[in-house]
Amino acid sequence: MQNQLFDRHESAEPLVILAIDGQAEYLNSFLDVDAADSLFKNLLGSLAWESDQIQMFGKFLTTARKVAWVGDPGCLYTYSGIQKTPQGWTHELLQIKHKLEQVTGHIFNSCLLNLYHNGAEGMGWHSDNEKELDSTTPIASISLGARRKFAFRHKQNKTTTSVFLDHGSLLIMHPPIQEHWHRSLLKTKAAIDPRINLTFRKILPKI
Ligand SMILES: O=C(O)CCC(=O)C(=O)O
Repeated sequence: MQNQLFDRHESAEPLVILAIDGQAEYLNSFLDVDAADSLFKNLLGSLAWESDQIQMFGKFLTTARKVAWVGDPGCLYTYSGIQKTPQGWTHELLQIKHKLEQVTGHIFNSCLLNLYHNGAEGMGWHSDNEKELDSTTPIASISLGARRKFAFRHKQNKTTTSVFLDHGSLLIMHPPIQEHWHRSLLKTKAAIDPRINLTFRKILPKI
């Protein structure tokens, strides 16, 4: 089994990771430190954060990590058997969405935000194959706060690739990544600050 780790990447050029079955591009400084600091504070205070539910061994568990689902009206998203209705866009989130759309050339209509209070909170192995997600649009992930290790694991051959996600960074996960790779935000015993992650997505309207 191969394990690849990308630690520091300071270049203005995106770092391309994953050799097969979809690409991920990592840009260390999508937002400068001041913009990232100010967005972090703004998001903490402006959104309605709630606990999430995950399904494990057939049971529902409430997460310590908090989530907020934001999007255009009608962007309903169901995962772990629970349907989420979006909160409206804030001015600051719309500004970031527009910047992201310029950089990626894709239009996003929703954003899932996760708030990790410390290193004991993470996200287990998963991929996003829900039928309402537009599978031709990448998922664009912006990180704010503590630097955390994020890993991909290939669904068939089990190889892993990890990258540290820095404050203000952008990770673009291109199709068909969701079909071939699981991903996880790894927990750490180190005493670290909170982190907010934003994954911008495109939800297909209900027919
Ligand atoms: O917090 C992260 O970086 C992981 C987020 C993620 O994988 C997701 O929201 O599905």
